[in-house]
Amino acid sequence: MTTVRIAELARHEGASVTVQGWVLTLRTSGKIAFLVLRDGTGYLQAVLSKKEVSEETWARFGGLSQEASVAVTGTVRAEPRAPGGYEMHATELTLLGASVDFPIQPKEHSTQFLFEHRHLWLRSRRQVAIAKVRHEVVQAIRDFFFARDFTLVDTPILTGSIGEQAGELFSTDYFDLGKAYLAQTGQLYVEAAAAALGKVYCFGPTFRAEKSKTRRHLTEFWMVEPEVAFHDSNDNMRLQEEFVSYIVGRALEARREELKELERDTGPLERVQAPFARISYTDAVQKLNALGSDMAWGRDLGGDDETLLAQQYDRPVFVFNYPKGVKAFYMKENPDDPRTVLNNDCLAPEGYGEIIGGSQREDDYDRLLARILEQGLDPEAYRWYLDLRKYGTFVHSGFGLGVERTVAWICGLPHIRETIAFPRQIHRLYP
Ligand code: NSS
Repeated sequence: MTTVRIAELARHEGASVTVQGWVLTLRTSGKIAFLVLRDGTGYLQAVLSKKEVSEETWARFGGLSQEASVAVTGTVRAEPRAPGGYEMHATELTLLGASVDFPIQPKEHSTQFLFEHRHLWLRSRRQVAIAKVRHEVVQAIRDFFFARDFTLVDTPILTGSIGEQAGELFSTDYFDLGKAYLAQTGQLYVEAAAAALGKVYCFGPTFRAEKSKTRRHLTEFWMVEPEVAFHDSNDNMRLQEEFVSYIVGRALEARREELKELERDTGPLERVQAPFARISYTDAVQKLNALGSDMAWGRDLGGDDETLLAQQYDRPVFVFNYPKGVKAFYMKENPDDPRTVLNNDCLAPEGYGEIIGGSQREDDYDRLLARILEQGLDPEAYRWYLDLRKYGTFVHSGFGLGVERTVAWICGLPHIRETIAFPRQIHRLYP
């Protein structure tokens, strides 16, 4: 007997095959029984007729419960009303693993309860749909850079230098060398790699010991960080708008079903096409003030400011050239206004806010050293990073896109914690 996945059933119409999976729902009218199965590739309704199956098989159906694992054998029939378009007329049923009192029932559970049972909650239709969208986004990211001839460079997770912000580091003892930090970014390392390979990116988990409990923050999240030699800040924004449009387009094209499952209104996503609007930080402050915000020049944009500003546009918007004081040490000073740096954030619409932070990098040795000292960082830890400005310094730019924030936006989720299988937050390390 051929064993097939639910997604492959179309190729077996009329044949008798076996499907292995888990019981989603059970229903019987006394003579006919319905069993909806899932196997990760799709959903299948199997129909058993008491008249047509053995007594043992009929009795076995009666003993099933939610999330038991089973093998069902039967004939595949086209059924336009069935999920996936096919149905199985079952002749045999085998219980593989019983499931007694599955904790997650088809009713409302508290968020706390669901996250406590995250290992089981992952099986729900909604969580499966989110996982598939995330998978598509990750593959789209890799395909985008592969097609454009970027070289993937894997950067270390254990690092000796602070990448973004001193206050938000996880540290661990590192043999005789003192403290090692969990990487907040791979950026400093891809800058070195850009001088070797021209166009590079890293893609991996990053860590922030941020005490923020917002719906946009995790302590462990995935970030993709391209870095391009001889790109200035404008080239950088051009790459970002192409990149974001590509990812969204890909999700729309390949994950319609999942977005429907999530009841995502895809209208706003269809509008995500380059070019995006661009507004300087200074103009953004004025605009926000005109809209009633008390935002003052010199402060970083808060979540509410980002939402308010992004609402003024029908697609993502770039805010560029922020005050030096609120941004990282490695950003290049703006020659036209030294109070600011050549950077940008990309804000997603519909209240999702910042999904990308990027900048042109300080390529002048003396200025960079001054910034490192100003911020109280140890220049010795950055000796290798300063070397890049000593041996053939070059204009270069890059950015980081947060995978979870991007997936939350594309899926239309209220909180980013559902976009990763096992989220890490300040108060959550289990499961
Ligand atoms: O801090 S960033 O704004 N920028 C960097 O780390 C640069 N080193 C990137 C670069 O130029 N190569 O973070 C970039 C993005 C940000 O826009 C968010 O989408 C995401 O990373 N991010 C986060 N996602 C989830 N949780 C937290 N805590 C978080 N912090 C940043």
